Amino acid sequence: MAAFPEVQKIRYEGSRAKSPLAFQQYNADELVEGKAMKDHFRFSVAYWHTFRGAGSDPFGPGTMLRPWEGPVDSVENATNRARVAFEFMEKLGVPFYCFHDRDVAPEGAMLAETNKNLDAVVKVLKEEQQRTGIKLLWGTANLFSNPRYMHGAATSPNADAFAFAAAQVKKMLEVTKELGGAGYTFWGGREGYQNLWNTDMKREFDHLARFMHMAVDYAREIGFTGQFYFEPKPKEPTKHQYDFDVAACVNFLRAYGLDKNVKMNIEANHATLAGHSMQHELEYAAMQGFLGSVDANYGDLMLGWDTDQFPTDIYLTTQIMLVLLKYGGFTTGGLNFDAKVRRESFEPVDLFHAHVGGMDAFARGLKIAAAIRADGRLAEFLKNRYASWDSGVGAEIEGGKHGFKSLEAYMLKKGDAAANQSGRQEMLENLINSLVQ
Ligand code: XLS
Ligand code: CA
Ligand code: CA
Repeated sequence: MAAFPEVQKIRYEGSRAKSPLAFQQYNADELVEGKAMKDHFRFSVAYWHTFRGAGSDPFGPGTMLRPWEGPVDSVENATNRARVAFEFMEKLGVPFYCFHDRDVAPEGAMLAETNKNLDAVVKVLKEEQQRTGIKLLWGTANLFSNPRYMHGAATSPNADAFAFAAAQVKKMLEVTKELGGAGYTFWGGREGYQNLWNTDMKREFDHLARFMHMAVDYAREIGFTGQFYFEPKPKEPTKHQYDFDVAACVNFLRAYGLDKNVKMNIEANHATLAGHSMQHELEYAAMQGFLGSVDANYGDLMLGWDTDQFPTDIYLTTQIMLVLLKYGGFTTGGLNFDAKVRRESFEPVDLFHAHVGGMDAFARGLKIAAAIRADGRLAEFLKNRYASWDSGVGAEIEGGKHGFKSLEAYMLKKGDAAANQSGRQEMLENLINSLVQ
């Protein structure tokens, strides 16, 4: 029986569409800068929020109405849920999904039973992938929910927690390969610390690196060729997360020789928590050659925690798409809606409203970003702002022709620096606004 009988396949109806369950902007095959929208975005549904999110918060239990969920978390129930998930994704028209091992199948009493449960559900996921053509964008392992990971997984002071996590990631790499996944993501979970009185930070960093090297080695051994990603998050659950932001992660990957094998998976809400804009995080990763994948969501600026809302801010999506267009877009990565409906939006149909809104917001952002690029004035301003580097002393410095002594001689002769020019921030903001339509 269908879980969403009242929802038909979501179609593009254009900006005059009156139905709230139609795309007004996202037209999968429409070309923007010569590439179909669906290939620009490579949209993905996050299994954990959309199919496991119950809507609980620190003040009360879950609120979500999910008629397909049985009373116990059995393999049978998980199998049924997997079929519901594919009905949802098929009606939505997304090409990808992502999941943690523990999202799709229940944990058993012992590791062997847990793996058996996972295998049973993976069989169904594979069937559903074949039936629908929907693919796995990346797999990952939940190394944070079980109390054995209370002190972290790869960075735990308990070597057995590390070993259990290794067994879990080994299994998830096999599963990701079996399902043809395009990538595998590491998110720190509890890899960080609350205080340095009880923490050997250097040792924990070394262990984290060893863990990631083991993953890369095992992937090679079994012929998994997907891309590895590292996902930054500055806080929650620990006070000091080791994967604070893109810059911290890139430094870690380089320091431990992982930079050839691991790129970044960047989440908008985590950028906010780190005190950065998403555009900053993306630009930083891309300029260093680490742009991998994106967790598309939005964090409420008036709240200091990870609200994981669906992205509806056109300026945010425009900025994301501008960076992606600038650097040639995704290869293995995509836009994964790591977002959850609000606790008060408890009906199944709200899941559709949320994703349709997010996809439309990105489609609009893409069109605006393309318009900004076609207009050319922003790029021209930027180029002109750096014109002093295109000839004369600037070009000579860039060309390695100067040192401090020759620059002192240059300035002693000239007497003072040339006059500065206005940054024209307000003019540029007005220009962007004139192109947002
Ligand atoms: C949690 C993270 C998590 C990762 C995958 O805050 O965003 O969902 O994306 O483990
Ligand atoms: Ca995420
Ligand atoms: Ca988040």
